[in-house]
Amino acid sequence: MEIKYSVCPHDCPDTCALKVEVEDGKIVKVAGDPSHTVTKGVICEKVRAYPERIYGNRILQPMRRAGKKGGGKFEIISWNDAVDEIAKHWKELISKYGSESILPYSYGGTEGIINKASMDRRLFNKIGAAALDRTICSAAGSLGYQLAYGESKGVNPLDSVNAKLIIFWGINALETNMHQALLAEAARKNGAKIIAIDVHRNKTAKWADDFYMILPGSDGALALGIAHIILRDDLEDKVFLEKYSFGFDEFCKKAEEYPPDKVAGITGLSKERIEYLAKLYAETKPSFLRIGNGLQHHKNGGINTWLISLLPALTGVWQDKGGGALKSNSGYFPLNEQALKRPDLLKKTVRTVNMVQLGKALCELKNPPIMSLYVYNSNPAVVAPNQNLVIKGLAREDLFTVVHEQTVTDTAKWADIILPATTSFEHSDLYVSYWHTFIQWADPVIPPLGEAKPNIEVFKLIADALGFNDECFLETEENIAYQAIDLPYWKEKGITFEKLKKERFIKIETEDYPFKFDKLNTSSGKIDFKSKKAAACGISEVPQYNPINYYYDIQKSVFNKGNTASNPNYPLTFVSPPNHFFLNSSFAGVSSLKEKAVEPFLEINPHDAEVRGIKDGDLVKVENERGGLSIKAKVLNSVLPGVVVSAGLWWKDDYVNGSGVNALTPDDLSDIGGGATFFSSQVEVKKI
Ligand SMILES: Nc1nc2c(c(=O)[nH]1)N[C@H]1C(S)=C(S)[C@@H](COP(=O)(O)OP(=O)(O)OC[C@H]3O[C@@H](n4cnc5c(=O)[nH]c(N)nc54)[C@H](O)[C@@H]3O)O[C@H]1N2
Ligand SMILES: Nc1nc2c(c(=O)[nH]1)N[C@H]1C(S)=C(S)[C@@H](COP(=O)(O)OP(=O)(O)OC[C@H]3O[C@@H](n4cnc5c(=O)[nH]c(N)nc54)[C@H](O)[C@@H]3O)O[C@H]1N2
Ligand code: SF4
Ligand SMILES: [Mo]
Repeated sequence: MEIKYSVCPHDCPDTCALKVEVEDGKIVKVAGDPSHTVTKGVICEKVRAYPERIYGNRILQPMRRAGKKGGGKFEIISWNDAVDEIAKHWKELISKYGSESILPYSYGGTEGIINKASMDRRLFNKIGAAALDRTICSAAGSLGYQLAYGESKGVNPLDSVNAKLIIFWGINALETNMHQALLAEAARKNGAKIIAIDVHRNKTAKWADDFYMILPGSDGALALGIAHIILRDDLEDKVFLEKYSFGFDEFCKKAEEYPPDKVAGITGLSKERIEYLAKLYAETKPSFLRIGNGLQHHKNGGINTWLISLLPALTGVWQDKGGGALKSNSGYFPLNEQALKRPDLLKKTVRTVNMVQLGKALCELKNPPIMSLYVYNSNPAVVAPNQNLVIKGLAREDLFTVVHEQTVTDTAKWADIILPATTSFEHSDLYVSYWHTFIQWADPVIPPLGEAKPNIEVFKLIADALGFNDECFLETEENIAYQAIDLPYWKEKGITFEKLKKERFIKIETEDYPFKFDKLNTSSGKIDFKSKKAAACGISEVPQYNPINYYYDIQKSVFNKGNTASNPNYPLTFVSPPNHFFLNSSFAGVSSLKEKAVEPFLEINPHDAEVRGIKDGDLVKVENERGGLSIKAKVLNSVLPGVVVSAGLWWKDDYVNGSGVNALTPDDLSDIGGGATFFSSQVEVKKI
């Protein structure tokens, strides 16, 4: 038995270092690397099940569609034939429709820098293909946070053990950022209190010391309400604000409009609870806010994230070690994007397609229409909103679809050509995190299975077949990794590729204060409570609360209308967060994890169930103007009246009528950043 090391490639903040046991050339066990300060030998049950994912149901050879589109019949072909066919089709499409008729589609299948965003970008730039705006995950919230602080940098999570109050806001950390939960547990042993703010009583809420269940999209009002109380009671840090903030007076006027009784009506909390939370937040230091992605998957997700991000500036808690906020720490990892992606290879301005609106792009774009889709690192048939429109697009007879995958996903079923992809254990890559501050390198642990190839090798083959002979299409993973960190930032820290390859992971030393608060990359250079950039993005210069849609007023037991016109026939807000046992739709094909997840279900409040004659365990239809989902109801107090929740992202066949949660979600864009609005979904639920 041999021990080898790797890195978890999945789109998860923890980016764990892995210890892998190999027997007779086969991976028999995947565990956490005990020598990594953050992973500490502990990983989630998904990745512990990896041997099943590596050796079960893999695509091992290139395949060509044999029967009708979407029929699931494929014949094995050689790599040569597959690549020639792609090149031939693309050449024809380029001459007939232009290069922008080709659309790449990728997201977070692997977070390895090289197989995520290097050779692919070079190739599609060289082709002049349509550009993809990769907004599906965190675009709105990242921009919201950056309006306040100018970049994606926050508290180093290792420092969060010093906090005395930890608030998980719109993040189900126990399931989606487990090592942050472990660090919070350590802080709790030192006397910290843990609070969760969410729209349903998830695992994190049950584990926290206190839980605030609020209505979807009402976070901005809650943040303003907290600010109102802090200002009313003179609890803000005036010296810090004087020195480091911009537009504070105007923000104060906005906060004045949000007294506790008004905020209670909007959020569903009592005014006493809001008073308690605000005082606790202002008076407990250091306080650490872990801001999640859940709250920003809404129409008002960007502005709400901006509002929440301003709270630690109000209390000045950034000055205490472990105090402040953390939305994303990707700003600690600047990479040489020019070398990685070679934007200079693109010789013209091309159209940009927002990945959230894939269905629209495939079905509605003209001059030229999208005639070929190349999917890698993603499973849009399951993960993209407005699923029925996406499927309608994928079903187009005239669309030439190539899917590079490890397993036959719901998207791959619609492919004309399927290409076999390696897993991260079969190729090398460079990993950064958007949460902790370690940069990591992983060499292959086993050789590729069957004829599987890493993304970069496939893009090199296609480049060659298209006759591109730029040197960048010959580079190896190591060449690319070397260039990726060829920046003064890394040199100053003494981090070179050679050192990284030898040590596997290196911690970036961060300063105690993540920012120089008067030299920020914001509109004013300081912490912006008012921002010209915000106005340029199309929202108010001073952040305000914008309701998303109908919401249920607990006090009055009526639905109030928000400022966005929405259909009163669909009065419930449908929230479909990720599943504990899957990683988005990855692992949703792994039998042992599916068994643990049991089946898809819908959480509905007893009040909403009763008025609809629904009993626990009934099969119900959840529907709106986009589609319908048949699912088992669980009648629980884990959600407020007016809200229904179903954890995704099972593959389509695991739902009774073959439609997943995204059949119901809108492809509307968030207020800023062009982000997804999965959770601003309005539905009605009926007993079947
Ligand atoms: N086990 C597991 N871990 C994962 C993933 C997975 O699929 N499975 N996915 C990974 C990825 S790509 C991401 S982006 C992260 C996402 O992980 P998180 O950042 O935790 O985000 P979500 O799980 O989408 O949503 C978190 C919580 O926000 C709640 N929520 C929804 N709307 C609102 C709202 O308006 N206000 C508030 N306060 N809360 C709201 C949801 O109910 C949910 O409980 O997790 C990563 N980790
Ligand atoms: N309703 C609803 N929808 C959601 C969400 C939600 O909370 N609710 N979450 C959203 C979020 S936050 C995100 S980030 C997206 C995620 O959406 P995706 O990034 O599409 O995530 P996955 O479903 O994990 O699909 C990744 C695919 O890449 C493949 N893959 C892995 N490694 C490689 C590789 O090296 N090469 C190639 N070619 N393929 C590889 C995997 O097998 C897998 O099928 O989903 C979004 N969709
Ligand atoms: S999915 Fe997240 S928690 Fe699980 S091993 Fe990967 S990085 Fe760690
Ligand atoms: Mo995500």
